[in-house]
Amino acid sequence: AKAPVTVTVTGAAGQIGYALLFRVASGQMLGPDTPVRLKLLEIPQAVKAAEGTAMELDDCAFPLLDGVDITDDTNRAFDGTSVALLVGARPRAKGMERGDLLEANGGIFGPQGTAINEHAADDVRVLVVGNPANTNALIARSHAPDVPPERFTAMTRLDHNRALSQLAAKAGASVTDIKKLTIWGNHSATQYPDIFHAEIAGKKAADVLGVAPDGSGGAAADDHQWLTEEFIPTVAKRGAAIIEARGASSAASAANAAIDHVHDWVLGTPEGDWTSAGVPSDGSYGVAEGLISSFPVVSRHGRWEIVPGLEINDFSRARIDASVQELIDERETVRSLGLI
Ligand code: NAX
Repeated sequence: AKAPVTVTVTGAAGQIGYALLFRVASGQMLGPDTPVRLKLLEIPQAVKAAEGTAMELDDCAFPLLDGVDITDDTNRAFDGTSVALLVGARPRAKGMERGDLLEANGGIFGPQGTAINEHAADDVRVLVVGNPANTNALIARSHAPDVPPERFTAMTRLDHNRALSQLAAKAGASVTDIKKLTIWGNHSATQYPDIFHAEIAGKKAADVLGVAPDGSGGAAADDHQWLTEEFIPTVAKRGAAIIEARGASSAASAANAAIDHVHDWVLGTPEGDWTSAGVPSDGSYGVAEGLISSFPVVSRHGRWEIVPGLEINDFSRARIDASVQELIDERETVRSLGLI
């Protein structure tokens, strides 16, 4: 039998944690042959609730679950960890400025980066879910100089999956018919879901939907309007729509996306398709080097690779640039606060 893999989940007593832990423990993240040992990190007030979740994990009698350790000690939480799911974050309170939010999260993700640097396993992979995810990942990475930078990623897979589902519904297709969709930029309202390289059942999505290939309005004004006024904002504002409807933010779908992200990172993406993830920019597509920005990616041999050589039309260029500018601004803010 394989040796157990240590998986750390922060914010384990939160709503995403509750939707995530059972799926990790059942083998859906690392596959049906890999036992997992869970380490749950919470703040002291929430340790008891995490213990309750651990009791339920016991009660599932998952064959792959090798043990659960609950702690409020950051160093202990990352000891020997190979997969770190950083879910717990400081939410934006009423009246909080963006700088305050980044600073509060710097107080969480900086020390977690340090603990990962000092205590995690050599093969550690980090997925930041807690918002603002891209910049929190940047902060954690900057505190972990001994970990290869590409091991720090931010989650845009939920945005990717939302876009798949919206596009499938519009085209009357199945989600499995859709390939090569991309989320670019920040996991925020400026993110850009790009259909211009996407395929629906082997045909170019733009052709199927009657959108001009250069993104210009042109003759099919209605279809252009669908792109700019329905598809892009629906994907980008889906989180707010879920809060409005459910009275709570996305949890099961966010957990599902985290499972997908790590599953594909470790086990590979399918041939002939790609996915989206926030990964450190190597300067590709004009995205400033070092930013953790969402790109089209494949995973080969356990590493994310940015899909090279795509042509970017003017419509896409402007939207990618706007979202990347927001990431640059966030980086400037955390730099000026001394957080990176
Ligand atoms: P909850 O408020 O239900 O849970 C967060 C948990 O984190 C709480 O139990 C809290 O005690 C814990 N926590 C806070 N500070 C901590 C620390 N320093 N160390 C360990 N644990 C800590 O939030 P939930 O709905 O689970 O969402 C978690 C995060 O995911 C939020 O930041 C949220 O904005 C973000 N999301 C990110 C998404 C993405 O696509 N990247 C989508 C879903 C979600 O909005």
